Amino acid sequence: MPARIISGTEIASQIREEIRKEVAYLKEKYQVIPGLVTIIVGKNPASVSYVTAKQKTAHELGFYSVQENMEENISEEALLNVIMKYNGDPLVHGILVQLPLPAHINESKVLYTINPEKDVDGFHPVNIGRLMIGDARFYPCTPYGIQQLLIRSNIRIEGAEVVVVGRSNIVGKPIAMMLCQKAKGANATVTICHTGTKDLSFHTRHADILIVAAGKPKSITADMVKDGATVIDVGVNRIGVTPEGKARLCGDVDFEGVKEKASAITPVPGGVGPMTITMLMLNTIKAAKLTRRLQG
Ligand code: L34
Repeated sequence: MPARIISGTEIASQIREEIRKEVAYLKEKYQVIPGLVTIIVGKNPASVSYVTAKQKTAHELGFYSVQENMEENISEEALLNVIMKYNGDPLVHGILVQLPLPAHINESKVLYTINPEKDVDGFHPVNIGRLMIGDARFYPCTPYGIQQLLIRSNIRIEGAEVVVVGRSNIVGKPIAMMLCQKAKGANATVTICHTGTKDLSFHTRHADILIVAAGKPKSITADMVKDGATVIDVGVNRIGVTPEGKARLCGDVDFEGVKEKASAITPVPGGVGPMTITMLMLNTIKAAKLTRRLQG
């Protein structure tokens, strides 16, 4: 039987409804409007598309949102100054610098400059450290979205064999760390595979939940997947253009083959991507409460 399709678009829109209520509550009870600034350096088409979607969503949800477009050749110092300006802006609760950054800018320095209380990406070392010890403040948006997709699709995480393919700081490492915590919606046995893994399919074939963030189109094929597994495809690869002139996208998983073997699978587009954007909104609300020292 072909797999159930886990629709990130649908689950994201449910969560957005919840967010709308929260925004109305914050406004009515505390006169607080969640504020988000997204900073982009250069014009990488994928980054432009993601940041535009983030701004559009923030706007639709009634946030105060600001978009900073910086030139590709902006100096590191000038970028740090922009971040520090927003660190001190009381209307802005969340600051996001879209990655990747141009090679002349030190990414760590940039991420370390963001006030950890406004770090809605959850990439500051303080927030990564807190995540690791089970006292998270902000979950990085993509991992947070993946966990919500699983929970809201009634996929049992507790006790599951989870295999993560990819060890990036944005996805692989944080999702592995989240799902192995002794907590609800976690408590899984987690294996992290990467480019140094000797026998990848040996590991992937044991996964009850296979999370693929490898950045390689269609690198996971049906023979690498256990019967009845849940497969989460984090890859967004641009593999050409459609006749309408839009980017043609494919995931890291060979969807057509794998859907015949898995019991549940996320599509690309419409899977993890929309969840990433939605979780950013949830983190911004959390940041608004945190910086205003509100309960809940
Ligand atoms: N700082 N940099 C920072 N934070 C992030 O959370 C990200 N990421 C990743 C890249 N750099 C970042 C994103 O926002 C990846 N990412 C992201 C966000 C949204 C989507 C994909 C990746 C998304 O919406 N994908 C749509 C298709 C969009 C399209 O047509 O291009 C989907 O349905 O998968």
